[in-house]
Amino acid sequence: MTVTTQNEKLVTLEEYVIEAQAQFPKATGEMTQLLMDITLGAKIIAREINRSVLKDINSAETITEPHSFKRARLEQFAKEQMYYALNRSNEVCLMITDDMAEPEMLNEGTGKYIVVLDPLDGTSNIAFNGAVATTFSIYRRKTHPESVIDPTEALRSGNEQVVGGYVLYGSSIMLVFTAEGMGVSFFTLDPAIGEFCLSNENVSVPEFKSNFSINTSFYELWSEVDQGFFDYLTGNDNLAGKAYSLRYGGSVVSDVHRILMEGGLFGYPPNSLNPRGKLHLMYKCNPLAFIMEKAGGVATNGDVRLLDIRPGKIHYQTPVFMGSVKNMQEYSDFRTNFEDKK
Ligand code: P6P
Repeated sequence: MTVTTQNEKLVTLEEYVIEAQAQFPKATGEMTQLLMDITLGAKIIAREINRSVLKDINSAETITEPHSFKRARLEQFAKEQMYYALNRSNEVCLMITDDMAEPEMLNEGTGKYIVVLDPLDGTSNIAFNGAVATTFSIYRRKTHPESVIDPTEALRSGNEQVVGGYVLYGSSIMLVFTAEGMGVSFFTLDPAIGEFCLSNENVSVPEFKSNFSINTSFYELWSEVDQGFFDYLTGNDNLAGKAYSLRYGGSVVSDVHRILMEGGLFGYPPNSLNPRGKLHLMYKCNPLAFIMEKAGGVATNGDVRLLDIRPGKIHYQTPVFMGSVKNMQEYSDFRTNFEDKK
């Protein structure tokens, strides 16, 4: 009797990275273990976010704790889980997160890898069950792994990332990452088995979509060229011949993930409140830029590739524009023509 199983072959993250390890000489066993440790931290964070939401849903009062306290509690919890995860590997010598004044040494400053991460971005969305995310970049240190790391070694351009990724805690829990020599792969957490399972590989961003994701409430604070570009996008003299759709969720990872899936342009232009831009290069923009470029997209600060920028400090902020190659070319052409007409 032939038994046919309904289950398509599930490929877990561990199976996927072990197979990739065999193909890519630079993908070491320690790297695989580090990625598994990070994703374990993410699973624990996902459980806490879910508990936090359920507590509100099931609570007698409307809000069991003030939103600001919940945000702070979840952010601290997420940072602790990532700290434990990175310490477990014994291969991480330096950790940088969004709330650290200075890089933190792990493993007494010895180990092969430097990890830069935002343990939980977009927590202002928690109040209405919006998407939040963990972003991470892994760098291989240049100095001997048994020597004590000099924290300034962490100031690297995004070009030097060995792995860049994020975990998006949305309607499903999704891990997206890329690594040197690899494409972009999506893994969705199957809660029934507690594993991230391959859902998309070698993802490529569509060449064009008449979509943009920009917080237009800052319009009056933008430069003339960015105001002009917004007017152009919402007019009909653009690539689509009609006003583009605006989609902005206030969570950079969720907004960029949508662009990665359906195409378009994400932007956080500089404004008079944030003249150097708001988003942080090392732990928000670089993992996303690495993924966007590996998927065939483009990521700049309006002038140069984000991945080429060498930050002078760990909390370096930057203007951000990233997305489909034709949408980004449209922005670049607009800026060039705008300057020429002046
Ligand atoms: P604004 C979330 O706090 C965040 O860091 C990013 O995820 C998001 O893109 C940005 O800030 C939103 O900023 O000024 O549009 O509210």
